[in-house]
Amino acid sequence: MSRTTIIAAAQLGPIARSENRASVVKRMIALMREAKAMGAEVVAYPEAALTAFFPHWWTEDEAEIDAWFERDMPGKDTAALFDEARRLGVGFHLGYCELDLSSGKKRRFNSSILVDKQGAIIGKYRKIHLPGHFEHRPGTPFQNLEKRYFEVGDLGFGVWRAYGGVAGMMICNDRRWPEAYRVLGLQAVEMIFCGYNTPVHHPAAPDHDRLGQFHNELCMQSGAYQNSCWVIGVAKAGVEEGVDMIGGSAIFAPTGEIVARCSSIEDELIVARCDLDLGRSYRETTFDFAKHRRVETYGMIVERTGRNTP
Ligand code: CDT
Repeated sequence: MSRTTIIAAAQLGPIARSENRASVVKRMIALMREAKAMGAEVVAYPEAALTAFFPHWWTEDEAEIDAWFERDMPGKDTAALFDEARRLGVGFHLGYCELDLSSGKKRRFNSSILVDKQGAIIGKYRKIHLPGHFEHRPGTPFQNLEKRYFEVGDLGFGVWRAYGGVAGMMICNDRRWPEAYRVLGLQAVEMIFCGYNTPVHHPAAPDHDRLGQFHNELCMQSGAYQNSCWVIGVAKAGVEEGVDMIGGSAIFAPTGEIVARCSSIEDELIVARCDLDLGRSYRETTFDFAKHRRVETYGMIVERTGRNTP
């Protein structure tokens, strides 16, 4: 008997700097209800889904920075999302900015969680690949200050039993790195949730701009195929505080095919019936790691000759 999970990706359009969490959560609940009506068991929201993507601008005001972060999850404004999930019996994936005070010192992470159908948090991930720069670059049209506002995640790439299978997470820039998928693939992940905020314009390399959507799909399609799993890529899209961000939220099958894709750069829901055994079919044949993967030989030429070419 095949195992299927109906998964929804809830793309969000731009969030104004002035829009409060309660208003964003209201938008998210509307998408969650739509997902439920379409039979979804889990709905995925983007990276840093509760606010505008503040690493796009510079500030030195600590209180202002802290205001972009969640101290509690669920907190005062996000409780409604958890309550609705419980009421509908729908799980969700949420990206948010986490302020961790548990060690007695302030730590900030770009995080995501998996929440089950009872509204309980069952898994947490903290983003590892932080793009951008630490310093203010006033000459550029916008900043990319993730290195300044976040610490590198310290939880590794984990997997959890969830939504009828094995689920893992990565966040935005992580999706460009094959090792992120492979670490999850080695743990037999069956579905990877990945939220993103990706500007159309890359100030450090404007010649890449025309390829933004292509690279977005390229990395998630190959990550899904090479690791025999579903990938749910979900964007915050559209022009947000002057920064134009790509949409293209999509659900990628273990075949590498795209089975659903958003067509707008606004709040939009897509749904796919995901056969988790489709991944098993690839994992037990083409990508049977135990049978065909030869990691012990990969460094041989370098070891023998000191060079990395024959
Ligand atoms: N949020 C995030 O990680 N964004 C980066 C920005 C672009 S750097 C090429 C991304 O990888 O999409």
